[in-house]
Amino acid sequence: MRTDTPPLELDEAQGGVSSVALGSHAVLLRGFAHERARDLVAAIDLVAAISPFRHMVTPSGWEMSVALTNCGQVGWVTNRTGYRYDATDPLTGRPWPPMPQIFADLATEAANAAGFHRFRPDACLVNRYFPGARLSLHQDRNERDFEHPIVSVSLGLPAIFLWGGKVRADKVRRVPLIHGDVVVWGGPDRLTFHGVHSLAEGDHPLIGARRLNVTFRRAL
Ligand code: MD3
Ligand code: FE
Repeated sequence: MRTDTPPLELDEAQGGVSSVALGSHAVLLRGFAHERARDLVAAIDLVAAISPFRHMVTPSGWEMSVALTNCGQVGWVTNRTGYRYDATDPLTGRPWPPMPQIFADLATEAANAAGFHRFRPDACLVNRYFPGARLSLHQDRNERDFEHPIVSVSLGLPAIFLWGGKVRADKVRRVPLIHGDVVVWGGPDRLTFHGVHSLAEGDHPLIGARRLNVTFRRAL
């Protein structure tokens, strides 16, 4: 039985970047980061050389299948006691590496293209998926002020993004995200339940059997 919703509508297409409205204040900028993908991956490698990817444990006691690291003033962390933003990497005991300039520029440009002007992220969470890794439905609500948007960049293997509603039980839409895609979420769509379907096997020409997702946030 097919339970999919109709195909997403295309708002506009120009210069290799098309934009797709996912909600009233959520927009997918297809290919927005494609030209700088190689530089973004190189910057992620530099971040991970200082603060390595690791599998964190959620408050319910499960180890995440997604590995993560952070850069910027604060990083998102989880352990048995809860979720929070912290200026110190719990693995190294040192501050997170600074946010690379090409990250900050991309976040501001993408937010601007989506109508959120002068977005200046102070936190950047990098997720790494190997085939089989997934992210169950959740809301991002550890940031202080939900007025700021979140910008997300997908690199490497394609994934099926799960995009729900205001409450967990709401119907979920499946949206494919591919290498170079950028999504910006804000306003009334900021607290939408979302997740990522279990990553399929594959081999991406730039980064092999991996997917990287970078999210830029204003946490403080
Ligand atoms: C919708 N990451 O790190 S990015 C996360 O692909 C996270 O790794 C996913 O969800 C990933 O928290 C999805 C897209 C995204 C990020 C933040 C959102 C969608 C969002 C915040 C509010 C609503
Ligand atoms: Fe999230």
